[in-house]
Amino acid sequence: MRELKLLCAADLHLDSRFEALPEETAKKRREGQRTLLFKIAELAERHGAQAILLSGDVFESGAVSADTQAAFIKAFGAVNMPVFVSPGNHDPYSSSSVWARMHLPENIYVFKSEKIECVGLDDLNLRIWGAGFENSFCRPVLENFNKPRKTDGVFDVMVLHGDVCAGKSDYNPITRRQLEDSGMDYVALGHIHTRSGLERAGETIFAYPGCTEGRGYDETGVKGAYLVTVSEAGVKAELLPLGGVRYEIITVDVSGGDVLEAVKAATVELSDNDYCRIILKGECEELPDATALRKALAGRFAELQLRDETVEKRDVWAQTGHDSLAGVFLAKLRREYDAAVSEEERRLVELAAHYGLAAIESGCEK
Ligand SMILES: [Mn+2]
Repeated sequence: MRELKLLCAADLHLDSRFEALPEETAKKRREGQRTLLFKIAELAERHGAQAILLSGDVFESGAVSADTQAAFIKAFGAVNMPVFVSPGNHDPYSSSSVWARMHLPENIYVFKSEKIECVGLDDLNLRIWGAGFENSFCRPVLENFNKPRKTDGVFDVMVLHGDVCAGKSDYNPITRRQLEDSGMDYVALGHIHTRSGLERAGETIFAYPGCTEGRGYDETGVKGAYLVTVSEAGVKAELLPLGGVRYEIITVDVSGGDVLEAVKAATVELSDNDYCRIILKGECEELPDATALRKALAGRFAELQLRDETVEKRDVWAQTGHDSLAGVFLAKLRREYDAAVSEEERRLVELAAHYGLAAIESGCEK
């Protein structure tokens, strides 16, 4: 059975400014971003891909450093396969853009306008369709696109930067109906930074691989590229992690007492390249010592943000029988607690005591 393998990546945002970081760290992050290009190229070769599809926002802006241009050319000029680029809203194509200025190797093809064009790869029995942003905004390029006449044994694949939505967007809005009517076997998308998994519109399969590396706590988790396999039997996609910097927000229940051990256990997967926001939760007899925790974890992550949302553990029954509203309330509940026939019932009564006490203490007792 004929099978086509495509390495699909998008939203690399190379040369991001990383404004929130110190300049030296930001520079390192930009260097790190460039290594992702080589990782993508290496994975494409290792997995036997027949083409690399880059669905836009390869660069953060039109100001692309010489180092980044050189890395792009070196990484993808060296692969033994064609590379297709659909410029996005961050790196649109124009005659003065970096896409036009770079001396690209022959195997790299950039779609240059909002009008969809087709590149036939006869030896692969493959047609690659695509378009590119010409500005920061883009009209719906799939509107009025005429489904190509299918040729037996030839796959039709599109590479596109755009916004799959109900139809209203300034960034090449794409409707599911248009995808369904496109006649494509697969549409490799870019623009949405969270990977989508494979989606279907009629006979057309499409996906966003998401951004290649997190740049903030709104882009958490493992990021990567998709290895997409297209065959007569259907389309499959496998996430290939690129190993870049990772952001995570992790809630750690530290009720058990040993805060450091609980945090360590919750973060085993993270490396010292990663950015970590830890939210401490739970009831503690002693509130966590943030300074000591920071000290103990120094150097463990590229960044550690700590948020302490723990509450002090208290004996909810301490005021039982006191000459106060709380005392009377607790005495009444305590009788129910002692008479409870199951652990679950006791737990519920204790919860009621907690809530009632909190309500009384927050000002109901006048
Ligand atoms: Mn983007």
